[in-house]
Amino acid sequence: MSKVFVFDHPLIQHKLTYIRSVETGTKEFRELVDEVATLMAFEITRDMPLVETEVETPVTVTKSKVLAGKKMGIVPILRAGIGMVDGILKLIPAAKVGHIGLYRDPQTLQPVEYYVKLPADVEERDFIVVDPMLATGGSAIEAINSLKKRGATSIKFMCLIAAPEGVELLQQAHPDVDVYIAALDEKLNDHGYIVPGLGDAGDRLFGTK
Ligand code: U5P
Repeated sequence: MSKVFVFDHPLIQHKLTYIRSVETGTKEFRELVDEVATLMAFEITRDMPLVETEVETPVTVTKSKVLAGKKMGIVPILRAGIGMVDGILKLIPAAKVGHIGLYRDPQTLQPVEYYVKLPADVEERDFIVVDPMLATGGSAIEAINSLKKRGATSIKFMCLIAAPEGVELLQQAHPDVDVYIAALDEKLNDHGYIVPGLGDAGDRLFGTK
């Protein structure tokens, strides 16, 4: 079974409170999501492999470590996932970015795939799939299906807020995919929204309704 990590660092909790607030406008919402994505990227990269190298300081030559250069891929689920990409790229600038477009059918709440564009070397990359919200879990499960179908073998899922229902379904569907969240909320409402949540992440990021 996959693991669930809750990144409840004080800075993340603080920023998340303002992200949730209905008083927060588009500009500030976008900036806060970007900042939290950077902080989460710092935590999620904790297990990145290192190799030893030699470095000459002004004082002496010493052994020190650098990243082993494992290839990374970030895959936002369109459209809300886009809001987290730049924040992650600040820490992992060499990562390639794939896109998976899914929309949720308002009647069935089922995700429908309409766009997929991934880096060519899918098999060699460690992927982080991102979406601010893990609600029913349908979108995340479908996006990860898409990635696996195209050869991905190493995948993590990262979101800001998750509902327990979504976490459970995602773990069942993809027991090899660890889940990284900033907050685990109470439940889903009848419209598939997370309660208390933050509303519609895409609309709040892009100022649409
Ligand atoms: N979503 C929200 N807010 C919610 C619940 C869902 O914005 O409270 C959107 C997210 O943008 C995400 C998708 O892309 O719905 C996830 O839904 P699901 O497939 O996990 O149900």
